[in-house]
Amino acid sequence: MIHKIITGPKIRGIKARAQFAAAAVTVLCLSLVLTVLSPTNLQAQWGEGGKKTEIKNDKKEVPLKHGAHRIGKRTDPEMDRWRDYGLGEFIHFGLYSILGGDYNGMHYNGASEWIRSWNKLPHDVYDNLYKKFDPKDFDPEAWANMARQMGVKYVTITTKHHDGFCLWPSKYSDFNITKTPYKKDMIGPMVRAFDKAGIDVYLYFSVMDWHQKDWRYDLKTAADTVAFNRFKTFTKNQLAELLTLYPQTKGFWFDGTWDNSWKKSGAFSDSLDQYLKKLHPGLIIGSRLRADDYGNRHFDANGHLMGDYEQGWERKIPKDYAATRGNDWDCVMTIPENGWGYAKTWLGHWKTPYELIEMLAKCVSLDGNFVVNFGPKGDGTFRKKELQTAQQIGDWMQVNHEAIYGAGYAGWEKQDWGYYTKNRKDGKIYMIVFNMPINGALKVVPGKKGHIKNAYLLQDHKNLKIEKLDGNAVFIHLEQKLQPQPFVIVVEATMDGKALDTENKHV
Ligand code: H79
Repeated sequence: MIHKIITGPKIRGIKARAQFAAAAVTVLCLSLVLTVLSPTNLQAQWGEGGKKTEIKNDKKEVPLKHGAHRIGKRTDPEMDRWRDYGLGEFIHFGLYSILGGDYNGMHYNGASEWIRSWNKLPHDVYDNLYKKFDPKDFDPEAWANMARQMGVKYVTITTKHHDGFCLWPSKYSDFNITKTPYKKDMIGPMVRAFDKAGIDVYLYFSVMDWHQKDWRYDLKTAADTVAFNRFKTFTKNQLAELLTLYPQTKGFWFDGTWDNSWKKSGAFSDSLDQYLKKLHPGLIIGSRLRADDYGNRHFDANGHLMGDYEQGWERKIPKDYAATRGNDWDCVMTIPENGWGYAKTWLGHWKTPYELIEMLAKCVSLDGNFVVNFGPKGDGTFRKKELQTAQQIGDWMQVNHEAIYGAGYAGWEKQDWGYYTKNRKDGKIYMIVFNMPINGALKVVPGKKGHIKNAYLLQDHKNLKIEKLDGNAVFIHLEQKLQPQPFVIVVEATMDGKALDTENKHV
């Protein structure tokens, strides 16, 4: 069409030529605009300070059959709800919880849920642990109460870890909880208890399954492909089974998808994603499930996120907003250095509640959710240290949750005292303070058009003294001595630039 307008009409006379030139310019401008605006050529760049600039990228996109389904964030109510959680809980529970990282008087230095891969522990010893699996003191209501007190909005529970042991009565695998002395389903009671407590439930599911004979790390022979095809059907069946048994499920947290066999199964993982979402509209699936046509994970060959949120932040937090690429994301974190399942001995450093709260604040300030992991003991109860950690996080959340729930990236230049968050609905800005400067004053530099009107402590709603600095920067003074713990200041600001104070400007 564009081509035809330019070359088609026969040009006679100056007027016609002028008309043609005008048309050509219009078309050229139009096509330029289209080229610049097309998703192929548009790339957003996020910089510190929240500025999103769109830059032209002349690189052509690679055609993909199984790339990202969408560019940009999901905007439906289910995803809005996910985005507003702020704080979540992860629970790792399974056969490994019985051993707690120890075997035969020896201690496994890796993560306790990986103990089956330790050469000191014979596989058949591990695989027979199900005969001892009897979490007699498991109390789903107590688990849900603990989560509610802690202030978490969602929980992710292990239905099946890499060892293949199913905590629900799966009809597709005998290696399941009904064969244990405990006999009963654990997932159903958990799902119902958490749901009743107002906590959304997500199911952790390891695709990699050490117990299934058809599992392959790579597909090197035709026989591998045949076996792995059976494995794919098995996986699909188990997932559909979980959604059918537990319709309250809000999403899956997939894991164990890093091997070549799965990376070569991009078409299948794509169809699986679509199948599960059709079965359960609104379902949320992170970027760990799929691979693209070329085996890329998380981000497809064109750099677009495959999944509803970026799921690559395991035990690490993006260093700044640019590192999040403007995507939704979650960070899952252990309390000890590493290790998700119960470990009798917590070697090395274990994070204090305030360290975890600081990580939470940082995640929310960068538009992510923060998920703290717990590894209950084989009897179904939590170790004291974990209970205390949950309690202390909960005590802090009780007072300060406003700065966490429904909050995200504020776009103001980060200061060394801590983190800004911003309520997505009313635009209120929160300062979560971890490092109190010696001068007792906190510097705030709002965005270019910002003007600080008022600031008060969230814990007692007492107004704080504001001292104007150059431009629109201010010092917020803390005249009272606060307990040595993180605290929140609520900032009321106008962002239209009208109230900008110019008196202090030194030109
Ligand atoms: O469930 C918890 C962990 O057990 C699981 N994910 C969290 C939530 C996990 N285990 N390992 N990993 C995540 C990271 C993967 C590490 C790998 Fe490797 C490095 C996979 C491939 C290279 C270690 C070495 C495992 C296989 C080879």
